[in-house]
Amino acid sequence: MDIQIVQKTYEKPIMELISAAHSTHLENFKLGEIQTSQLLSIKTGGCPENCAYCPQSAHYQTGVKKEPLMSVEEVVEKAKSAKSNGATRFCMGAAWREVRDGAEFDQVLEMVKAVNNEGLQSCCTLGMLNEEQAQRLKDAGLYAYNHNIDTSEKHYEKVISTRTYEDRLRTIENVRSAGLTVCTGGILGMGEDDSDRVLFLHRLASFSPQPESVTINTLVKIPGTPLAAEDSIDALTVIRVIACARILIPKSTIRLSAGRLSLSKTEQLMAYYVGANSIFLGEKLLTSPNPEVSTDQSLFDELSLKPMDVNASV
Ligand code: SAM
Ligand code: DTB
Ligand code: SF4
Repeated sequence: MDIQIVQKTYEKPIMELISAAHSTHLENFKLGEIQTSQLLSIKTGGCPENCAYCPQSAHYQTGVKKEPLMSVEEVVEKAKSAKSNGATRFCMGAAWREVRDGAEFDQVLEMVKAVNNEGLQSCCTLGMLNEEQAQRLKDAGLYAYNHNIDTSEKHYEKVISTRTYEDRLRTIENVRSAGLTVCTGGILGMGEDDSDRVLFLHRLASFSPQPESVTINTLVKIPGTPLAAEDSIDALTVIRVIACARILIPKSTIRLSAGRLSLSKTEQLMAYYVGANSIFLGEKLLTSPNPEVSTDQSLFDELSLKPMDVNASV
């Protein structure tokens, strides 16, 4: 995609941008229909990477307790409870730099099968993987793989130095080649500027085919991480980025991901109006808090949001 198109979209006066994004949304999705995923950290903490935002990096003292890989039985219990909360997708995250072949990966493949058996779409986010590992996940029945580009290529090196932007793009390519659906996105509020947000959107919109799912997180500030004292991002900027994503990546599900606790009801309403149509349900993300299930139930009632029938399109 031509970067000028992204730049011009990002610079639109906010009223025009909101209106254009809302129209694009109505052309591609039903108003107020929201896809719901629930996260589970299947292996927590002690990660060798130095992602400056992350509570699970071994480089920082954040108080997150290191936990080994969960058993398949524990995962099934959590998946059942996610389903009863109303989630249609269950996303398993591991604090790994990369997938390694062996008993632990085999166990994750069993988890994927077990989650599918519960009638949920399965998703994993396990760090980098090669083509063969992506294929094994696909063969086990995995639906989606999440791997984020996080920010622009130029801002990236201020955030992570233990792996490159190129590495991330290669993993996303491997996910795509295996026929899995791609979920990718990043985090707003890590000290990036408008030019970084334009480059980030440009990168996301330039994947061919475009990702099925785009995840927009706002930084959850974790004491002990280098980004703990970052200034909070203005909600209007979050709305602007979501509106641009809807216009530039029109058919993708856009997830208003981490950081919902710091958005007001009205700010969330704006996000859904301009094109966000997915959220994480459940009071915990991977290690940090998310709105209570009952709070989200009231939010759905009050904003007239409805669950998306994901099986209608798969
Ligand atoms: N270790 C794997 C990886 O990095 O790909 C998978 C898990 S990792 C926690 C998944 C994503 O969560 C990161 O790429 C990042 O975008 C997001 N994330 C982590 N910590 C966050 C925070 N404090 N605030 C917002 N998003 C965060
Ligand atoms: C994504 O983009 N956001 C999710 C999911 N993909 C794996 C993770 C958010 C993590 C927030 C910090 C935590 O709870 O540890
Ligand atoms: Fe490790 Fe993923 Fe956290 Fe980076 S974001 S430190 S790779 S768990």
